[in-house]
Amino acid sequence: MKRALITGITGQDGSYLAELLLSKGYEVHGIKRRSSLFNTDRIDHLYQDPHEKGIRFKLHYGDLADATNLIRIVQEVQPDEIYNLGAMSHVKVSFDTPEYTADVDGLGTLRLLEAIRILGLTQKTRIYQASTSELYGLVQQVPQSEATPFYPRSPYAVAKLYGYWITVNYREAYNMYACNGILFNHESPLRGETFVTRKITRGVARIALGLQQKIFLGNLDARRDWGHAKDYVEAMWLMLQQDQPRDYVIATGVTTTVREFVNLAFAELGIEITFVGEGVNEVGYVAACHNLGYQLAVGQVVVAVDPAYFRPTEVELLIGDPSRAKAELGWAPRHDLSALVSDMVQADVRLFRRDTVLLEAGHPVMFHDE
Ligand code: NDP
Ligand code: GDR
Repeated sequence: MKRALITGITGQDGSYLAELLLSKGYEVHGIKRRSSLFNTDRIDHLYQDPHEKGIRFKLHYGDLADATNLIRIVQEVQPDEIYNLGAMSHVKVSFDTPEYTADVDGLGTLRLLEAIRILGLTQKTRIYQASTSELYGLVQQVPQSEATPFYPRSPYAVAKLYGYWITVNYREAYNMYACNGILFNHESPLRGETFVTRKITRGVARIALGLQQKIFLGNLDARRDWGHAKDYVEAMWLMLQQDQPRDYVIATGVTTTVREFVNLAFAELGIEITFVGEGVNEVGYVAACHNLGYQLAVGQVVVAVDPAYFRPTEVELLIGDPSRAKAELGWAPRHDLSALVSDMVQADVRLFRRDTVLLEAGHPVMFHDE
């Protein structure tokens, strides 16, 4: 039985990857940070009672900022494969916490590679590094491929640039099986609530259900190449199953503006949105509501711009070229953008219907919007 260790197992990708590896017969170990709440919502369906014998899913307390802890866990688990998904992954927040982000996203990768080296596992343990399309940053050429130069535009991207190169360096210096997946944005119903797609699908569901008036967003012109996280974790696994380690771009090859994502998300519920105005004065209003189940007034403003969500330096355009992954890994995305939007919006409608039931029963419900 193969044994895998996943950092960031409580995150979006960690959850889907753990599910995939368990379905392939792996024993799956995950590193979880201590927090004052359980914080295991995304993996609760995979939980196995540690008091039972023969379990294939196990969590270890740890942190990418703690080298000794990583060495101890790697020694205990003796993994065949490590997936380093743990990170402070929010680009905007990285401007507020740049040093912490550098420590966890940059040096955290080094600590894990060193753990493998110190323990003499360089020829046994394969490692996947969660690199990112944010490395491309300021547009040099499109579509972006493995050959496109990097120009990071945030403390997050700069930290990930270190993670990328230290992974390449350990591959070359110690002949390790170490790969970077340069993944473009990927989303799902499990996406963190403060990333733009999830913020939009949550807002759309709540507006349709009469729980919220408006969504406040930042740069509506930014373009992203959005795929489904379920498809992208398969690419991670494929990267560690090849004869030779290599770095791969994982993307759909289609780019869409934030504004268009908003339109698609409302359209999923039969609501047509029109945008008017420019810059901070731009708004989106309801042009038509084709679903009589939703009580939306034509003309109601449902999207507004709040400059608080602008970034000091922005990444305007991402569109990936996944040709190498298609040719060498046989990978292709199964979900297109409309399937992704539908999956996310419908999941959020189901989620927030619960709030309407609670409200009707007289229970106050809290909602955070960041
Ligand atoms: P999430 O933010 O959903 O998950 C991040 C995970 O990292 C969480 O489990 C989090 O734990 C954990 N983590 C954060 N800080 C630490 C730390 N100091 N020590 C150990 N673990 C830590 O991210 P995604 O699942 O979306 O992304 C997975 C990885 O892929 C990340 O590295 C991200 O930067 C990268 N990436 C993501 C892309 C995307 O579009 N989703 C695209 C390209 C790259 P906790 O739950 O306790 O916060
Ligand atoms: P990104 O994702 O920065 O690409 O990083 P995010 O969803 O945060 O932003 C995408 C684009 O939308 C614009 N935007 C807003 N973003 C947020 N979060 N909130 C808003 O209100 C808003 N309004 C407009 C942003 O300016 C940006 O242009 C994600 C993360 O998962 C990283 O970890 C990963 O490496 C990259 O994707 C690939």
